[in-house]
Amino acid sequence: MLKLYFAPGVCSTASHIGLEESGAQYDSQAISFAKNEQRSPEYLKINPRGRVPALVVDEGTIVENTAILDYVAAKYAPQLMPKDPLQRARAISLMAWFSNTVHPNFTHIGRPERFATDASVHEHLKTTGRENFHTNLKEIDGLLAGKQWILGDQFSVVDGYALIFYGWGKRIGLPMTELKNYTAWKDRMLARPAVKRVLEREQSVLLAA
Ligand SMILES: N[C@@H](CCC(=O)N[C@@H](CS)C(=O)NCC(=O)O)C(=O)O
Repeated sequence: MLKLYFAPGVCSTASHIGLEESGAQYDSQAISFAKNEQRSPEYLKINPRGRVPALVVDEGTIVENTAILDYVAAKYAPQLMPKDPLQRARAISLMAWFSNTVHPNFTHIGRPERFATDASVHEHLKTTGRENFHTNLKEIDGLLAGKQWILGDQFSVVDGYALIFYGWGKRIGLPMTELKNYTAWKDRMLARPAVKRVLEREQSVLLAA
């Protein structure tokens, strides 16, 4: 049996959507950041880094959205990742960029203390993080031009990952509707039953008007 540890509205939504879209049977447990459960002794046994998502499988635990999504597709739903080696490399490349650039830019806005101990530069880090994150969202908007899904005609686990950044942009008040391709694609995402189920379970900001 699979078990996903997640927190509502954070990056683990990507793995949550991937699992739901795969049709695999899984259990899930919400970790409350408000109660600091990600640092509880019980959870640190699951992921010693104190982060979500974590996916527990029969043979052990997988962390990092990119790895979880690739695993879920390979094991349960091959249609959710390209078969062609070059296209698969491009899918992984995009998820790596989400993880190593887009997500950390957003983290600068809410957690500047993670990047500088000198509090006098925190406001500057927040401003820079916001600008860089907005630039990343514009790039995603460009990537979606003329496409049904982020990799082309075929929906993939990468789409679920790209959706979380739209929600974060909305949450911090960026002018998301100016991003026409990203907004039209977001509406296509919300029309998918599996995506909607996850967003309802997580009470996502994406469902608010
Ligand atoms: N690169 C990792 C990022 C994991 C991560 O930073 N998760 C955040 C939520 S978006 C977390 O668990 N934060 C808990 C904390 O900072 O205490 C992934 O994609 O899985």
